[in-house]
Amino acid sequence: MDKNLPDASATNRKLVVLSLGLLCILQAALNISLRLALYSSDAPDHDAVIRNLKEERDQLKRKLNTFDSSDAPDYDAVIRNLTEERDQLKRKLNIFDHYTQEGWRYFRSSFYFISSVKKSWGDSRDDCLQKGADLVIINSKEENEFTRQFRRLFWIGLTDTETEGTWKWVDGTLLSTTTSYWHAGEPNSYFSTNEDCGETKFHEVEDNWNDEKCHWQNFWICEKKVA
Ligand code: MMA
Ligand code: CA
Repeated sequence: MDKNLPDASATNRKLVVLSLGLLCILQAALNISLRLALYSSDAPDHDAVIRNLKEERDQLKRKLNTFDSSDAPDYDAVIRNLTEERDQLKRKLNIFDHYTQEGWRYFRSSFYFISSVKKSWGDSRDDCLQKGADLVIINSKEENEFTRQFRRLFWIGLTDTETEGTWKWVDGTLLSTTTSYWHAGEPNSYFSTNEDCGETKFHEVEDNWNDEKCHWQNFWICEKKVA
């Protein structure tokens, strides 16, 4: 064998080593490029994130703008109303205490004072007016029953002194036919005696009213309406 000629097997070995080295380099390059590709696909799309955040922000801004004060409860007004309601109830309670302590009876939004002495119709009315009330005005069957339960002759706030035959309540309203409780045969101005004032008289029946001479002495009922 010629020593100067390169050994064929040595040359082959070199080629093998060289190609192995090249393969390694290629492998590494592939590895890196793959990793880069993968990494970039996992990476968040910053533009998209920013777009979404901006959209969200704009939505919130729009919400904030449309959420105007007209939708929100006006708490100041609520407090004002409740305070007003409380004060009204306090006033009512004070009125209730006052009349109850003075011996008035409460029935359906009114207080009633039942006299314990007798007076003429006019003097009875004056007493009621002095008490900040007036003679009772009867507006319902229930109210008439309330007055009838006492089984007593009472002056009521009914008179026809202004125009004979035209019965009016003390507040100026005309007696309505649907809430009038004249006893049968009344009012009669008995045997042409002038009977111009209304009283409760016939306790046994619903229709218990009578017209009587105004100077007669009777018990009476005052009424004070409360709101
Ligand atoms: C009394 C008097 C009159 C009433 C009659 C009813 C006697 O007079 O109260 O007003 O009409 O009684 O009998
Ligand atoms: Ca009469």
